[in-house]
Parts: sequence; C-alpha cells; structure tokens
Amino acid sequence: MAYETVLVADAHNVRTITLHRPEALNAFNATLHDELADALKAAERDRAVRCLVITGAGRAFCAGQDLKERLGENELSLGDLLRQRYNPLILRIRTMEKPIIAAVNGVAAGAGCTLALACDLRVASDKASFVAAFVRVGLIPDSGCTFFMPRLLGLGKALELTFTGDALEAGAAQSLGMVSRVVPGEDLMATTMELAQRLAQAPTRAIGLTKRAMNRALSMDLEAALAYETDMQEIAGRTHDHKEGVQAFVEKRPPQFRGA
Ligand code: LHQ
Repeated sequence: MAYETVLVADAHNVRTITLHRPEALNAFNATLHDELADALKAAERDRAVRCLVITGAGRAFCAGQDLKERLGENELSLGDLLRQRYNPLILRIRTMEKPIIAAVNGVAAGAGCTLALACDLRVASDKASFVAAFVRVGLIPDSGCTFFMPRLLGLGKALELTFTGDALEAGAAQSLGMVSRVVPGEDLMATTMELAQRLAQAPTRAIGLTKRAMNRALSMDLEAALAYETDMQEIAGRTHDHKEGVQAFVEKRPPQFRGA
C-alpha cells in the first residue's frame, strides 16, 4: 500500500518503516498517525516480517505531536487524541511479538521520544538526542513517557529530564543504558540492519514470548512472574525452533530457525 507520510521497505525478513514528514521533523499529524497504525498492523500480521525497524526521514527521528496541527479548529481534545491515536500506537508496539528497533537518526522530541522508548531496542546516530519536550509546551509527559522513562533511566534522571525539557545527547543516553549503540550518522542504517537481520534469523516465537513475559513481569511479583514465565516456556517448548535449536546443538551445526 502506498502511503503519503510513511515509507515501507523489506529486506531479508526485516521491515523498515520510515516516518516521512521531513519538513516538519516527522511530527505526528493525523495522516502520519493513521498511516503508521496501518503499517504497524500490516507488519504484525505478515509472518515473513521477523524484525521491525522504525526510523525517521531527514535530520530528525520524530518531533512529537505536530504543534501546528493543534492550532486548527475542530481538533480533538488532548485526552481524546491520546486515547484514539497515541495510546493504541504505543500498545501495538509493546504487544507486537516481534523485535522492534528504533534507529534514532536525529532528535526524538515529545511523543517522538516516547516512540523511541517504546521500541525494544534503540540504535542511535551520534547526532541523535532525546528531548522530553512536553514541559516546554506546558504539558505532562504522555504516550507512555511516565512509564518508560523511569524504568529505563531511573526516577531521578526521568524527573530531571521531564522537569527541564533538556536534551539528552546520544552518548549520555548510551551511558544511562537507554541506547544500545551509538554510531556515526552515516553508519546508522548499516549497523541497525546488521542487528535487525540477526534478530530476524532468531527464533521469533521465543523472542515474542520473551517480550510478552518481560512486559508482564514489570507489574508482577516474583511468584506471579515465575508462573507466567513457566506458561510462556510451555509454548516455546512446543515450537519447531526449539526442536531445531536442540537438534543443531547435538549435531554441532548452526540452527536454521523458521520463526515458528
Ligand atoms: C515542527 C515540530 C512540531 C510542527 C519542529 N510540530 N512542526 C501528545 C498528545 C497531544 C497533544 C500534545 O502533545 C503530545 C505529546 C507531544 O509530543 S508534546 C511535544 C511536542 N513537540 C515539541 O514540543 C517539539 C517541538 N520542536 C522543537 O522543540 C524543535 O523543533 C526541536 C528541538 C525538535 C528541533 O529543533 P531545531 O533543530 O532547531 O529545528 P526547528 O525548531 O527549526 O524545526 C524545523 C522545522 O520543523 C520548523 O519548521 P519551519 O517551517 O519553521 O522550518 C519547525 O516548525 C518544524 N517543527 N517540531 N512538533
């Protein structure tokens, strides 16, 4: 399907979704919301897609909500905008049982920062920065920022960044464990694709169940987390890829995972 604000490309079981409103630093307007939701749904349903990469066109990853659109008449209330567009987007990313990498090519501000945080892994260009810009426009951190930021950075740093709206540069984000790798801008997509293709050859079902179990464990006590892990392991144990992994180990050869 052809989109206006999103580009979609496939290579070796990796789907790359590029936010494409470079003139507005890929800020979210209604069209980008609708098209990204559609592209994510399609990626989730397509069994050939075993890893997803989200990145931005031009010099930014995403500048969050399109503030100019907010000046228009008949706009949704902020609550309705979050309920109808942002919250479903973030939930789809967290519940999709495939690895999702944010290739953060430039500034990620406001809801664009949260979008990067909602992904499973972040690879950043040395030109990237993370800005909890909400306070700059008199808002609270939303679209899951209050959930992800303290968990990834600790409460103190999360409060500092959200109270001040100061930018966190890529190197500092890596030191804090928020970003897996920082690379020169020109190497970002090659480095990201190397990681993505490795994950796309991995046992996708086990990775998906790992994501589900870790999501759940964030709000469980140990007893409940152990029980949930056990249920997920029962499922993983019935996959082709588990059998293949064991067989390959015994035969001293690399496994050929199918993702099922
Ligand atoms: C933009 C934007 C933008 C439109 C740059 N909108 N045009 C959720 C739900 C409900 C409602 C409200 O909000 C939320 C969550 C949020 O996301 S709140 C936070 C919204 N985002 C921001 O406050 C960030 C606004 N942008 C900036 O602070 C700067 O642009 C950053 C720091 C991202 C980059 O700064 P610069 O590199 O200096 O670029 P710039 O400011 O010159 O922007 C370049 C162009 O992009 C410019 O357009 P122009 O026509 O003048 O060249 C900007 O107007 C446009 N742009 N962000 N969010």
